Amino acid sequence: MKIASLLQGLFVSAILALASAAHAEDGYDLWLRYHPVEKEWLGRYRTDATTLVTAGSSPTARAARDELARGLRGLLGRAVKLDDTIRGNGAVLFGTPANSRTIAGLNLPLAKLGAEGYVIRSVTARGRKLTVIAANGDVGVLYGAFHFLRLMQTRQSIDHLDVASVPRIQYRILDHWDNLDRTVERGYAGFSIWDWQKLPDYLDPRYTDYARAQASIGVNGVVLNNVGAQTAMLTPLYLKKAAALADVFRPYGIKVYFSVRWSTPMELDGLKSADPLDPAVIAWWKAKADEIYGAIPDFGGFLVKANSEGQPGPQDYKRTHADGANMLADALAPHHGIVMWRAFVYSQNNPVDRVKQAYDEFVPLDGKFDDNVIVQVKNGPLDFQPREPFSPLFGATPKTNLALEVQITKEYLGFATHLAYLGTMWQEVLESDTYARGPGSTVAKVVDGSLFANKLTAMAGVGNVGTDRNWTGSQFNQANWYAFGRLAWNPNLSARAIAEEWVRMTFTNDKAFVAPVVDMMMGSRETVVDYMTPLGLAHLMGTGHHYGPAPWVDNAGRPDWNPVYYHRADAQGIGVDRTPTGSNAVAQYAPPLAAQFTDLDKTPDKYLLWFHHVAWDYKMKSGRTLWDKLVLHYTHGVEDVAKMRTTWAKLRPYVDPQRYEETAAYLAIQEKEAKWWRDACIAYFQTFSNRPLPPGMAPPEHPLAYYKGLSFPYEPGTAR
Ligand code: GCV
Repeated sequence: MKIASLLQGLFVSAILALASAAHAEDGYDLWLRYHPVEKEWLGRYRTDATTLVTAGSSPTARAARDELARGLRGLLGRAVKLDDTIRGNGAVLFGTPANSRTIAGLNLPLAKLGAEGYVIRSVTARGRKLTVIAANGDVGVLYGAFHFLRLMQTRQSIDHLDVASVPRIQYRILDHWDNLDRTVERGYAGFSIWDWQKLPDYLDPRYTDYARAQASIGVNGVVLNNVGAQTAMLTPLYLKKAAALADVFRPYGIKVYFSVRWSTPMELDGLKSADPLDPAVIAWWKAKADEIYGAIPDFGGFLVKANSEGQPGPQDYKRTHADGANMLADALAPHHGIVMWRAFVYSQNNPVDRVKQAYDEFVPLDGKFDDNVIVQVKNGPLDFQPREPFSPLFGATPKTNLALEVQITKEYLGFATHLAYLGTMWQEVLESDTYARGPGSTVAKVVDGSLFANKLTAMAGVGNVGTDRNWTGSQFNQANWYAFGRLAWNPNLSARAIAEEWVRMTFTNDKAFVAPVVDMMMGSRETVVDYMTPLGLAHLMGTGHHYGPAPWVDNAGRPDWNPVYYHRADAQGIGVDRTPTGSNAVAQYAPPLAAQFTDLDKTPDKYLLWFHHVAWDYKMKSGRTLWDKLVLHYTHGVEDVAKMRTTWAKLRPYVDPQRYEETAAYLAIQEKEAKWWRDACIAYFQTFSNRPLPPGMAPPEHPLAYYKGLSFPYEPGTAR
């Protein structure tokens, strides 16, 4: 009897173990999990979405069908019927007017939706009630399919649908900073997912899942390699490999692009120069473009980092960025390719404030770039800091196509482990008013082309994807990939709405989970700003690897790589004077902003030390001194991480064990490192302020020498 019940017990626990293994989640499925909806929703959805009527037969139409089938099967928990004709009520019909007479007969408002927009409608056709997902092109149908699934994933009604959506930005591109040896510059999610050595013969199924994820958020371009480009990318060997990836991505509406190294003609083929006006150089790039398009007929174009951080470029031949960009653009134009020319330029030989240099360089070139060139500008004038004001280039070059470049990978916001939702940061940038054409001239309107009627529009994100099972180094980093795509599709979306969508799809729709997690995400970037670089400080990170605090570093290779260049702390105060009495960077902004930023009392606290060198005893709006306020920000930052941990701890019942534990452990790391940031910065800045900590504030745990003595020779993501 005893043995029988023991065996029975073992059997039951084996079953339970199997069941929980089946439900174990590691984040691989991203926001495309398609777990069964709750009973209540099953009742509302079941009859409405169980038959799929496919109109087209292209690879993209098949991708849409497969995704809908996979999604509906998962969400509704039963097989989905595939049909090619409408037989009853409740079917989902998807296609284009060209491949479906029913869709053509519905007179849907597709005229203004271009190739990528779509409509989703509840209609009655041929006497049957249907949901129709329709677009002018198959890729629009695919985007519509993802939208339809998202409605169900986030538990919205699909009863009376009347949705129309069109991307506001044409080129929505993920930039991989992946090297051909599979290391990833500023990558914290393992190695590059491109397994170059096995390409083109072995196609990792992960490439398809990657393409599905990208299409689900509307990303339509992928730069395969690092902007610090290797010339081998343009050899026949690698073109074949890239072509294989392009074949995988094509059905998902994704084009591939390459970063190119300016001096490639010299390094690959022994040309004497890379001068953009040299006929031999021009001919070389034309021939190379023809060769690339021979291998990849829908190749997207080139991304170029030139004359920046030691990269070669046209200025080596006393030519301008426009000369360089236009030469490449000419080579690509017959094939409809584009050049994305980065404005991230600064020179150690230029004594001018680094944050002014890109504007100085590019504003005089306004109107000189060819139509198929897009100048790609980082969100801030410095370098992807936790907070910067927007780059003054936005709004200053009306005759130039400008792309906004943001960094999804968290080079400066805590690598993989710190929880920092960047949707809020990008919304802050997009909503910033440039005043270029009077009030309301937001960065979003520059980027979507509506302010200056630009021909091409683009948004690029430096990706955070790697070989980690969870793709992005942490569960919550997935939200940044997601938010990038959603904002590139529509820069007017709210960061909160995006976060909520993501939480619902990635974890659960349970309100008890959604509300606190969305709140936690919404505050998380400000928390990082508080414990790293509050009040407009920037670039205090460890030199080179950018891990942890090192505001004391003053011996890096060039002045503008030193944290001391960015905070200028001394016995009087802290911060960089960028008003007319200092570098006058304020003058690069439109007059109302220049006036505001010049006035110490009118400068928002969040940009205070970015624009001003401020006395330690300066009375802040709150009535506290600057020094006290600085210490409070650092302290709040740490306290806020502790609160995030408490929030998360209460949510254990709603999350599968692996994702719960991973996040809990990362939050613990974040708290430890936030404290490290606080203590190291306070210990260091106190040597200048010479003031006591405000009452109740704990002193740094260790003396300054301890923090200065820490070293991290093998941090990930560093170019070595
Ligand atoms: C690819 C920052 C990063 C570099 C990066 C550079 C860029 O400086 O630290 O790793 O180089 O930006 O955007 O080109």
